Amino acid sequence: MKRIMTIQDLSCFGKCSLTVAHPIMSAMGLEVCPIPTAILSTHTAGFQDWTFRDLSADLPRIEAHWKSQGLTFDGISTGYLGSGEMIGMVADYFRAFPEAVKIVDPVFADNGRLYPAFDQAYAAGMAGLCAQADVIVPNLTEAAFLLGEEYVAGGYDEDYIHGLLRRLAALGCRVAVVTGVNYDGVHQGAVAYDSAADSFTQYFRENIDVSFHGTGDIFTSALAGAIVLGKSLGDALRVAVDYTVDCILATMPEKETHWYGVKFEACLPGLIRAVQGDKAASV
Ligand code: PXL
Repeated sequence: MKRIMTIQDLSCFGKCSLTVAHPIMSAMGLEVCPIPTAILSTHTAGFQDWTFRDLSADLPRIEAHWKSQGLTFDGISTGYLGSGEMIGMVADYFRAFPEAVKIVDPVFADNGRLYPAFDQAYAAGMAGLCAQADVIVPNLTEAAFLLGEEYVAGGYDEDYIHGLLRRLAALGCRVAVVTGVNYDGVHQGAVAYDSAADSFTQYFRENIDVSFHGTGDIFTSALAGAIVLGKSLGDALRVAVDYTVDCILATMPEKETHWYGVKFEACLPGLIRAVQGDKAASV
């Protein structure tokens, strides 16, 4: 069984970060070891007055204990971290577990804007962590902030996205994946660049003109799970995009009341079938 640690916050209400990463990757058949960086009453996108308890002081202690026990990991995936100091602690994990495939979702901005808790300095710190990752998974807003470029909301073409991916990989990671790409108004998907192979891969589905919180975390959880299971980049993109779209479609009937997150639980059987179907095909 492949073993992955996932380092991000625990937002008790709101279906994001650890409350989606853990069940999704468990369902995919991975042994999941969660490291909560903080506990919040809710996520910060759309709620007010949330509680926030910083647990970062425990990060070095957990790392030291795991090392003392000789634990090893096939993967490390990271999401919302909450402070520049935590980024440094996660970089320590990357050094302490060199055997793991490292997947970084920068999680600090969307729709052209930084999330409430973050500033430019955090984006710069995150660019440093991306340099130490194997795979990074920014949305288009985060990609622009990571590169210190202007955010381009739409009207871009394949040359722009491919150039963006090359510049992201040049931060120092092998693979850059950018999400939320929409060239024609009717399709949306993810495009990946593998700098070692100098090749691009993409997977698109129908564009659904709605915004739910947490879909980035769901996408990255499925992608990280698929990569650590050993899927090709193309298969991993397909599994992750299809699962994210399924979750959005399952939530559409309640889109007014369910804005805070998608009904990912209802779609886990389809994700399991997708992962197992691929496995059968490759044997
Ligand atoms: O889904 C990303 C995310 C995770 N965790 C917390 C957040 C957000 C986005 O706003 O606020 C606490």
